[in-house]
Amino acid sequence: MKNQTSKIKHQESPKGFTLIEVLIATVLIGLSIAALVGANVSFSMANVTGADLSTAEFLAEQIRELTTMLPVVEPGATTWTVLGPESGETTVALYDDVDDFDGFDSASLGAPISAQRTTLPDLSAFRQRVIVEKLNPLNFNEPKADSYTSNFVRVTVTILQSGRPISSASWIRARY
Ligand SMILES: [Ca+2]
Ligand SMILES: [Ca+2]
Repeated sequence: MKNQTSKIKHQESPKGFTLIEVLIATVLIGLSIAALVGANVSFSMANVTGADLSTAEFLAEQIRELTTMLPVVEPGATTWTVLGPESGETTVALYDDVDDFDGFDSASLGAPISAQRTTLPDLSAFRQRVIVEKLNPLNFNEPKADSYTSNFVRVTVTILQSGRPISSASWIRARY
């Protein structure tokens, strides 16, 4: 009789769910929802920052193109102890060497500039900021003072959107 009862109970159990089954189902549903939410968030974030990052890359590239054909140091200079524009080089149109761009900030022009040195008013929410610094020739990770003797500089362009840095690019130029 006892065996009979347990057999009946055993046969009834498939009609309902055991606690373990419910727990597993709950965890699985929870994981699915978390995955869906996570995918949604990263997608929309990538979507927004992707467009802005493309613009930022474009704007950094404009500075790179603009400075690629310029000598690193003022033509004819005998000493190289101060970076930045020489006296009389009051606007970006007059910059004739790479280090003139040290401290350049497109905010002073109201909009970022193109490789042709014209402003891009449509992109005025963005801003280019440039730093040129001398590097230790034995260790390019080590910036040095302007007065340091080195033939290497690093140009860093930081792109800001609404005042917030969103991207930066840097490259090294040699004075030869
Ligand atoms: Ca110059
Ligand atoms: Ca200069």
